[in-house]
Parts: sequence; C-alpha cells; structure tokens
Amino acid sequence: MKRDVHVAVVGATGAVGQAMIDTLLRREFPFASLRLLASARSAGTVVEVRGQQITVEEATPDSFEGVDIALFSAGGDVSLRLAPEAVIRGALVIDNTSAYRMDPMVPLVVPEVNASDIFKNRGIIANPNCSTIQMMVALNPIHHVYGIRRIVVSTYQAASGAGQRAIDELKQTATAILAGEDPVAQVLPVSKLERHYPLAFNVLPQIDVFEENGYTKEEMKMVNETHKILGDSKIQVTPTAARVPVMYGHSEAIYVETERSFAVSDVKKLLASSPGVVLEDDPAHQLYPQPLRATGEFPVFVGRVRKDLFVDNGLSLWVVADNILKGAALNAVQIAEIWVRQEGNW
Ligand code: NAP
Ligand code: 3JM
Repeated sequence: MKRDVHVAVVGATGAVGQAMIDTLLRREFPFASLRLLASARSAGTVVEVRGQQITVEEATPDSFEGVDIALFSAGGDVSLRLAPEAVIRGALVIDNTSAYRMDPMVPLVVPEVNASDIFKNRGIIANPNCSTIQMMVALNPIHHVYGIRRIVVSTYQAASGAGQRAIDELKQTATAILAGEDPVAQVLPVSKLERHYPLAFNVLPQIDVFEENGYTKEEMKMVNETHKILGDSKIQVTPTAARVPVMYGHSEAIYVETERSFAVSDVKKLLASSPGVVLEDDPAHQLYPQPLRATGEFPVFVGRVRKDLFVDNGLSLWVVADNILKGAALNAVQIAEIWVRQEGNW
C-alpha cells in the first residue's frame, strides 16, 4: 500500500537547498509534506512552495520526527551532527556534503552508474562531489566498454559551487573592477581561510584546502570518489581543480587512456545513447557544451570527443553540467526517486 512521503531539506535557504526544492517540484516528486530547515539565522523566513507558505525552521534533532527522506546540504559539520539524529528517527538521509562519502558503510551513488548501491544503505546515502558526478556520468559508459586505466582531468568550476556568498562575491568583484575600483574578496578561494582573491577576470587554481601531497581536497575527492563509485582503485586519476568566473556550470577537460582500442565514432554513438548524457559534438557547426547553455538543465553535456594524436587508446573530451543540479540537487532527488519507487510509494 502506498504511504505518504514526508521530506525535509536541510540547508533549504542555500544555493543547493533552493535547487533541491525547485527540482522536487520540476520532477513532481510525490511529497506529502516538505519541511525546510536551516540555521537559526534564517529561521522564520517564509518560502512559497506549490502555493503554500512554508516557514523555515532551525534544524534540530527533533526536526526529523516523522520525516521519511532528509536531503542534507548545510555543510559537513551539520551533517555529522544531525544526519545520525535523522536516521535514529527513521529518516533516509541523502547527504550532499563530503562528511560520509568515504565511509565504507555509506553508499556513494550516481544513479546512472551504481543505482543498486542505494539499497545497501544503513540510513545514509552520500551524493558525490559535483565534479565527480558529471565525470562519472560521462566516463562510466566508456569504462564499461573499453576499460579506463588512467584519467587526467582539469576542471573549470563555477562560483556557485562555493555557495550563495561566492555567487554574490563574483558579482561584486566584477562590478568593482569594471568601475575601476579595487575588488574586495572575502569568500574565495575558501571562505574558512584567511587569504582571499577576487574571482572576477581571474582563475583560482584552488578549490577547498590543500593537503600535504600538494593536491587540494577537492582534487582528492575526485580521485577517491572515482575509485569508490567505479569500484576500482587502480584507475590512475590526475586532477587539477580550478575556479573560473562563471556563475553556474562546471566544465571539465578530460583525457582518458583505455585498455581496449576504440573508434571515435563508436565512442560518440555510445555516449549519445548513455543515460544522463547529451552528446553535443559538431565541430562543423561549432557545437560543443558550454556552462551558459547547461545552466538550469538536467543532463551532462559531452563534446569535443577526439582521439589522442600520440597515445594509442588516448581519448579527450569536454564535459559540462549544471553543478547545482546534476552536481548536487538533481542527483540527490534522483536517489530519492529510486528509493520511493522501490518502496512502492510512487
Ligand atoms: P550556501 O549557499 O552557503 O548555503 C548553506 C546552507 O546551509 C544555508 O541554508 C544555511 O542556512 C545552512 N546552514 C549553515 N549553517 C547551518 C547550521 N548550523 N544549521 C543548519 N543549517 C545551516 O551553500 P550551498 O552551496 O547551498 O552548499 C551547502 C553544502 O552543500 C556545502 O557546504 C557542501 O557540503 C554541499 N555541496 C555539495 C555539492 C556537491 O557537489 N554535491 C555542491 C555544492 C555544495 P542559513 O540561511 O540559516 O545560513
Ligand atoms: C562543496 O562543510 C563544509 O565546509 C562544506 C565544504 C564543501 C563541500 C564539502 O566538502 O562537503 C563546499 C562545497 C563540497 C562538496 O561537495 O564536497
């Protein structure tokens, strides 16, 4: 028998949380009630959803009483503190932060790749990092058929990946520079650090904090999460993650080496028929993926597919997706959809 599904969004006032609400509505997710949670700072804010006024509440352990699915995107500390409280109260947590991604007890899911892992959950399912998600959607079909042994990836990541304050800062620094004033930066590259740089008219080769090995945490997320999602820690992943002055949409220049040889035309056919992928690859008409075109869209766009000039089995591609949608909110909502369908509630 169908049961009502009660949903909570934690971080509902943020860039990802707002997109989660929109995505639930766009996909007609069958929620009976929606609880919007954030910090005490924005408790009391009223948000209109399906013509109903919903008041944002401060997230506390008791907020999860009667909640079936809790979508978390309020930072790792909030997830570490409140996700176990939600689970104790019977909710399935779909967590957008890095807090639980590498926990062996927590499935790390991109539905187009490893949807069946959803059913191995013990209360928490992790959503991968935005840069990993779009790379997995594009590379999993290639890995399946040709066997990927090496990935070299450079990212061109939008400001929105660092939250609402980073979006505002990109606008402010661009406006200041155009007015001939000194730009004031307080958020990027990482809001928790002391040193900041303007993003407008700039490129910052730092996303998240540096680790001892010289890579940033964002880069290491791409390495470790790729291994976990594809179930193969022998794949050699070499990432460089950079922030570019784009509002929405991450781009990635990806080079892979495969075990088995391929014809580019076959790779294009494969990608064109792969779930979640739109092949946008027509050099004759200057057609290729771009973040402005991908903004607000659900798919992962792939183009510039070409064979390496020097390395056998070397392939390059250009992969773009809306980082807030497929990179965060949509991926989480897709997981929730699969769960409610399996439970017979949709
Ligand atoms: P954001 O725009 O800065 O929003 C942060 C949200 O968290 C706001 O709703 C904020 O509420 C809430 N929040 C902050 N502290 C809180 C607390 N102590 N208790 C409850 N709520 C609290 O950031 P965002 O871009 O939406 O990202 C949010 C998180 O999602 C990130 O920190 C990251 O972990 C994750 N994320 C994941 C991906 C991904 O790749 N899957 C991508 C982007 C972000 P107030 O309005 O009350 O401040
Ligand atoms: C994307 O807890 C925090 O400070 C959040 C940092 C953050 C993350 C993360 O590590 O969860 C900001 C933006 C992510 C992410 O998806 O990995």
